[in-house]
Amino acid sequence: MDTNRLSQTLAKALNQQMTNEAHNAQIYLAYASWASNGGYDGIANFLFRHANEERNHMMKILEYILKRGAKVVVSAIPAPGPDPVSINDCFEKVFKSEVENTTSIYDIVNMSMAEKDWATWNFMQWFVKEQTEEETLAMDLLSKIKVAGGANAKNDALFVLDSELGKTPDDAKLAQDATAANP
Ligand code: OFO
Repeated sequence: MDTNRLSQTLAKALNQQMTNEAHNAQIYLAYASWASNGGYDGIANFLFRHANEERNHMMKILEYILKRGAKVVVSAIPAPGPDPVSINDCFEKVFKSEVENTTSIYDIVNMSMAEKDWATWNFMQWFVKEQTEEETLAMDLLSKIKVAGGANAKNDALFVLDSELGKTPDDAKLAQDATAANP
């Protein structure tokens, strides 16, 4: 008896999404190593933690594919691309790759809606919220870097930013958490 509960289209898209998450993990890993080589240990620590988060996302999807009775296909992970040229460039690239990942998550949400596969639709809602958090976090960091001078940020401003980022929580505050008393 065939117990597979995922369509071929969705199984393919979810397998691709596993690779996308692994790709993002490699990006964070590469940028963390680049930051560490440059002496920015706080930023490196932040990026290493995010590399782990992306790996966890990959595992969530892998587990979901298996639990729905479909086949997991582990494929090659594309290289992360060139190192950033500055801290500003690093977080602009992080933001860009998060937005790209959000787009592919939304595509899977659309596909599951078109197929009325509500289990996958429901599973993907966790990722929709996670992407909102990660985009917000990257936007907040870019704003801080902008205040510090953006692409021309001086060493002392970057030093403060680096020490702050080592302690920055991994989750951003979302609009849905705001209240009138606590905007
Ligand atoms: Fe997997 O959360 Fe970012 O990309």
